Amino acid sequence: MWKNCSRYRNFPALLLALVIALAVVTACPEPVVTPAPDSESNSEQTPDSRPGGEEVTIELVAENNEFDVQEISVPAGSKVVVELQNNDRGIRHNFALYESPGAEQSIFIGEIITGPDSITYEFEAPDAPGTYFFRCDVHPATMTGDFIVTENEETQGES
Ligand SMILES: [Cu+2]
Repeated sequence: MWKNCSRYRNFPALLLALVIALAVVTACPEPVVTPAPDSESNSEQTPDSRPGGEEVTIELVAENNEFDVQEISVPAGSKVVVELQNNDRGIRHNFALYESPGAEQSIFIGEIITGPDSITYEFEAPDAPGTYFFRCDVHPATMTGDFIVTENEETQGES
């Protein structure tokens, strides 16, 4: 009944050889996947997002040598984005922020653009609440306004 067993006499040896072969294969170090350098992924992250530094976008239109708003209000220390739309063909305008109407000390001076054109300025609002001054540097007599920095909500409880 078992006379045919001799046919499989070498089976354990074959199995052993197979196991050894498998062990050798799996023992080979797998190729290590090195993560790409962070330089590329970093550029997609928001740079320097300060805690509590909220972002405020101001749309400002310059037309007929006037700003459409004469008062801008932002929280202290916020990131301010001013989108200036210059609708005056062939006329230069910009947005500039100063400590006071005397315009002796500048806080931010935006690039001058010739209309019709638009530009986006980004700067940080002063940390000290108060009334500052903005204007178009090309038309400092007529294109002016109050830039009001309000107390930041996160620092209100400290006083
Ligand atoms: Cu102007």
